[in-house]
Amino acid sequence: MNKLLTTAVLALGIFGSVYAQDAKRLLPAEQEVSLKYGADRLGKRQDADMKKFRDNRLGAFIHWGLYAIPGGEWNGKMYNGAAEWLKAWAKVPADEWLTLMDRWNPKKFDAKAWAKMAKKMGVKYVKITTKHHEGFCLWPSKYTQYTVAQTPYKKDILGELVKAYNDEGIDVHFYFSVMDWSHPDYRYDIKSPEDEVAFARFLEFTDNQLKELATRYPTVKDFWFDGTWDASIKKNGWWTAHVEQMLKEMLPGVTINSRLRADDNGKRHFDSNGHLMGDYESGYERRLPDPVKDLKVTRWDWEACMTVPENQWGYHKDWSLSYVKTPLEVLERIVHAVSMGGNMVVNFGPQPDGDFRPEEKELADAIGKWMKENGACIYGCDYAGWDKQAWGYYTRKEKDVYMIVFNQPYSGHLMVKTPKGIKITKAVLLNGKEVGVEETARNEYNVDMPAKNPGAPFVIKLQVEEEKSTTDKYREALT
Ligand code: H79
Repeated sequence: MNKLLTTAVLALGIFGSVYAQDAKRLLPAEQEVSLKYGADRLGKRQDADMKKFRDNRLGAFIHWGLYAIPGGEWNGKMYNGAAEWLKAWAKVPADEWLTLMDRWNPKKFDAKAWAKMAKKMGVKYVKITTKHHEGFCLWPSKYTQYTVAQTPYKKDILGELVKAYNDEGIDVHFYFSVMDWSHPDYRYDIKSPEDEVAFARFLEFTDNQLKELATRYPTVKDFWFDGTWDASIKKNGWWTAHVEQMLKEMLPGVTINSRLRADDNGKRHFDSNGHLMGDYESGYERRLPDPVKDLKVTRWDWEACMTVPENQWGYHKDWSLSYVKTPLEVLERIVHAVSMGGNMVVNFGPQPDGDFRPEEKELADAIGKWMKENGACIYGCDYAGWDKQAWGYYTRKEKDVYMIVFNQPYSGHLMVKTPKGIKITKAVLLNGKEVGVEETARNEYNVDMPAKNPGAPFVIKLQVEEEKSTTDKYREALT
């Protein structure tokens, strides 16, 4: 049997029946290729841990590492590229870069204060950089000398943070960069038998670090992998599948982002058959799907992450070099993501002294204030399935549909078009006050603005009912 035929027969025999049930498949079942390291599930995970991940909806990212110390400046020159990439922009050799460890002593670091700030902001989870590309570890890893333990500060920062966030009821997710500029065995590509041997050692080192993290911090809920785009990883798709399996065996229920994964053919995020690998899609970095054109994302779980300046994750001294978003813009991106069934993670880059810059404190406060009043339209909410209108976004939780109004039309009426078979029965503000709603045509309504202009994005909750079909009405009349 030739190879193609074997593949087709295998695909049909082993997977055909499963794939045949998948209404969303991109290829007819008989054309799917058989993969050893492709998606191991079709559709969204429906277990309690995934539901918690999804219902959390709003998270914070923390990018903290040695790069916070130079803050974008090297030898008197300011680089406006991402601060956590400064080593690359300024072409600093690894051994020189890692001497920054001698200056790692964040005197103002207070894990409890960080956790209080996150709680006040209304985030339900925090993603922490355990190790970024530079290789410096925020935990005392026994597999490398480049860790907090070897700095003047000495203490286990990651451990302090995990405890403090968990004590506030906030889930902790681990960011982990596979690419590691501090490790001599890291390879961008595999071009010789020597590369192969070195990279095999590197993968073993990475496995050890991941097992160490899972063992030391068993309350971690998620691993978010980064730095997985190089040819060396793409040629080792098996290893990405192995890591996912290993972590899931060690920590039942843990969630893993799609960015970790490559399949047998080096295809990333989505396998060669178009199926999502990992538990949620993680490609929306500093961008969001188009709310009208890209509704396909509502078919899988996804999480976006964003910076507050254009592209600074780690602390950069000079934000005047960048377009910095206002709290209002950040808020709109949070709502935008949830309205399309996604999560949003807002990034913070703490200062080298362990405090947050004033702009980030103000942002956290502003978002927290809004979330406290309006969180009902975010937490536990999902894509509503209603046509987007120019005034803003919809989200939905069971029978409640939320209108989140960012733009106030001149007419003073908010037009709502309901999907076929859905009727609006009532419209209320989140303080319980009713607002007028008038049916203007079949499946079209005008919803009134609140009497007093809120002057900020506000929320109207719509109660909806399935319209009874003519047959239903006839049946009811007979009984
Ligand atoms: O941690 C933050 C960033 O530092 C990291 N991900 C977020 C969460 C990130 N680094 N790079 N990128 C995201 C984008 C990737 C750019 C790349 Fe390239 C394009 C990598 C390889 C090709 C730019 C060009 C960097 C190296 C060559």
